[in-house]
Amino acid sequence: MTVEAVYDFVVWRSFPSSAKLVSDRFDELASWPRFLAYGLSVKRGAKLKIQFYAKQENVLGEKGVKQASGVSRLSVYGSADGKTWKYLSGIGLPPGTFDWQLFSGELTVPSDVAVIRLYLGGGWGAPGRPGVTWVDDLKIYQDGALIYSEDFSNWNPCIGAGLGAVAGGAGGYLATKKPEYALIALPVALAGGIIGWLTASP
Ligand SMILES: [Ca+2]
Repeated sequence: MTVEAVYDFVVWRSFPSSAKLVSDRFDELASWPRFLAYGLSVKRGAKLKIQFYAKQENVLGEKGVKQASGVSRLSVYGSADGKTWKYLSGIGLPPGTFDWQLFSGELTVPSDVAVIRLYLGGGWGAPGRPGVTWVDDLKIYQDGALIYSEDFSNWNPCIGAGLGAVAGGAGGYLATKKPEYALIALPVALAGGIIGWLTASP
């Protein structure tokens, strides 16, 4: 059983990572562990446009039934005070498999809403054939002006590789005084990158 949300450092639209939601269950979708745009201030009556890119593999419909409404989705909630939230709108993805595509939705901010937050859920596949939804480059426009963007960037592997390279190179050189031993920076950088990858959590 796999139901998880992680950063993906191989499949993305913008470097170095994207959000990846995986589920091999008919009855459960993976959700991003934190709300996006949490508590973002919006203007009453303003037009919000929310857009993002998504890519998908083997996603079935709800309860395993293919349906046009989609189950991988971005949901928008609004609140007057940041305490009580109500569902405002959602952008559902079609089931199935497709490459990166732009999805967008619009809504008008109700008069009793001052802040919003977004919920991201995806996956919903079958045992042995997990459904995977990738999301990247999320943007929110208010009356045409960009007010929020989320690129799902996690720099852990890059930082690990950089630290590993410096430590490995300096260590190799200092221990031997031979410049060629500084090449140990390469495997150590790789190890640092892998550690960074494994420890990157949303
Ligand atoms: Ca990205």
